[in-house]
This record gives sequence, C-alpha cells and structure tokens, in this order.
Amino acid sequence: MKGTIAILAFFTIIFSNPSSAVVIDFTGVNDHYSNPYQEDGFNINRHNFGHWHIHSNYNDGGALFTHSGGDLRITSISGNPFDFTSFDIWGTSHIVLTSNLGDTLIGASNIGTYSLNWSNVSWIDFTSNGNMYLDNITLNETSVPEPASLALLGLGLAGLGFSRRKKTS
Ligand SMILES: [Ca+2]
Repeated sequence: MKGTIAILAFFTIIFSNPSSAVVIDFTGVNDHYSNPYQEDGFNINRHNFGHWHIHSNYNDGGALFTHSGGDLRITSISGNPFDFTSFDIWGTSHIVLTSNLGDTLIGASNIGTYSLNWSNVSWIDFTSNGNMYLDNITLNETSVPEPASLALLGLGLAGLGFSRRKKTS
C-alpha cells in the first residue's frame, strides 16, 4: 500500500506538469476593448496607447493590431515564469522588446518571424511607435511543481521509508 502511494506520487509529479507551449494566435477573436486580452493562460495588457483591434479577418484567422503606437505587456495569468520563443510582426519598422531579466530585442525589419530564446521571464514589453500587427506569439509556461504534488511526493517518500523499515525489522 505504501509502495503504491510512492509510485502514485512519482507519476503525479512527472505527469502533472507537462510542457505547455502555446501560440497566441488570436483565432476567431473580434475585440476592440478587452484589457487585458487573455488567451491560453496569458494576459496581454495594453497601456499608454489609444486602442487596439483584434480581428478575425487579419492574417488568415486573427491578429492584433495596435493603432498609432503600442505599449503592451505579456504576463502569465498564473504568475509563473515562462519562455518566449517567437512571434510574427508586421506593419511597423520600429519595435523594442524587453523583459524583466534584461533581455532586449530591437527590431529592424518591418515584417517577419522573430525567433528568440528568452527563458524564465515574468513579463515581456512590446513597444512600437507606429501601427503594428502581432500574431503567433509562442510562449511556454515554465513548469513549477504544484504544492499538492510536492505534498503527495513527500507522503510517498515517507511511505517508502516506512515500508523499508518494516522489511528490515
Ligand atoms: Ca493568427
């Protein structure tokens, strides 16, 4: 019985935190006002600019357009850190991206897919001084063992120790 608990705890901690890469693709969204915009566990907050349009008729199914300059911040809804690996942008030739860890990207091209390797960030800021379209923002929330899993693992290890002591006595 105790061994079973240990095995259960082991599989719980292995399988309860799968890699969770998501692509913020704005598919099917029509929204001019939500703030933050939320998709797949992430917030996109806007501040210091007039408005945005998220339209399902942009970029074959949906994209975000910021009007006359954008200042956006991406965070995870859970508050867990996350990895940032790529995004598509067009409509502007000037973007600056920064993270809380000091990562910086200054865009020079006005269109394309940018690939990055930013790890364990808590937020990303996008700043543009002109119109900007954004799509396919790829993010991966960093696995953090949940307290319940840790508690179960502890219980399992305690059980394992107990059953070992019983065998040797
Ligand atoms: Ca899209």
